[in-house]
Amino acid sequence: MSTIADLRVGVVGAGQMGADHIARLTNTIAGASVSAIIEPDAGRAAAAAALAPGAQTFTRIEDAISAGVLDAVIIATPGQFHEPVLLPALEAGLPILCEKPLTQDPESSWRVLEAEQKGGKQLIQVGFMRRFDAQYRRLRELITSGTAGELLMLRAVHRNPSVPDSYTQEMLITDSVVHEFDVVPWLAGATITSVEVKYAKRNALSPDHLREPVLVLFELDNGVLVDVEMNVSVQFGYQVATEAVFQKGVARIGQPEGLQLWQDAKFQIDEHQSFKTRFKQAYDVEVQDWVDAAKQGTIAGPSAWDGYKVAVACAAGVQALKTSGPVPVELPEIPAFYAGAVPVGA
Ligand code: ISE
Repeated sequence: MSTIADLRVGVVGAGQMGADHIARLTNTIAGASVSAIIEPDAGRAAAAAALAPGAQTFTRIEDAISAGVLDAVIIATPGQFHEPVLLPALEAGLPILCEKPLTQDPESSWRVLEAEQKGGKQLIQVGFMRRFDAQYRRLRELITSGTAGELLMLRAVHRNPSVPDSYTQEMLITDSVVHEFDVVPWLAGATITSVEVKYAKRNALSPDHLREPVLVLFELDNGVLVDVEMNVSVQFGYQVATEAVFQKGVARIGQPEGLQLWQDAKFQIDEHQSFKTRFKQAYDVEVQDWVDAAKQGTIAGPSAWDGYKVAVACAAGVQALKTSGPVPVELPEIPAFYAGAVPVGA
């Protein structure tokens, strides 16, 4: 590491999320700067480089590692490219913040776990940013405190205004419900045991190749039942909200929080249009905590094991898209390497 004051971060992938993190590291995060942008598309690389003065551009992570310009990496490529970036970064002993999902399937996630264990140290934090959102944290405290009684149900909505043509049916699970697969067990202190998908009446405004919205039901090993309305063509805005039903009360997070306007005999509240604004504060806290932890040689959030568990739930969820009834989620024994480790914020 060059100096403890300035963590030199390489950002791999300069698409939407990568560019967002490059701007965040440059303008908002203390004690870190973007030293390298690793992006094969020249146009994207140039646009991202303009956001981070002084950053060098590379097309492959191996070249940035050999150039000796990295203390840590953020991986923000599409999920199918994570494993080929994670393995050399682990080999080089670099702290990693890997955007969700860890990888696309349980088998490749398991290979990543093996590579991390070989290095003898937890280097991977998975970018499930909801754990850093103030409202989710508040809800978790309420659940843990027991002041409203035992948690009985979690009822979630996950609504996107629209999705690009590249968004496939499976991505309802692997790109979107993936967040609930991480955050729900974290909230409820429990493990997912089964996943079921039910189809609603199809939205004629959805892209032709998508059949949605869907209702995703999952059961937890503590008896809590969870339902998620997954809906990616709502047109009007971006909404991620949860209602928690307790023995003695009900709690809600994720309600519209923008400008309130009374005009022309109507009342309106501004709604988010994207996850980038809805979770801006969460991303800022996530990246700052990760930078601070990386300097101490630790992680500050969901681990590679958490990423693996989500990959297993996603595999069941993808199967549930094509099956009627619940699909079991079966996890192997947690490796001893991860069993004792409870990172901050996790
Ligand atoms: C997107 O990739 C995200 O990660 C967002 O948080 C999620 O709400 C959206 O559905 C995904 O497509």
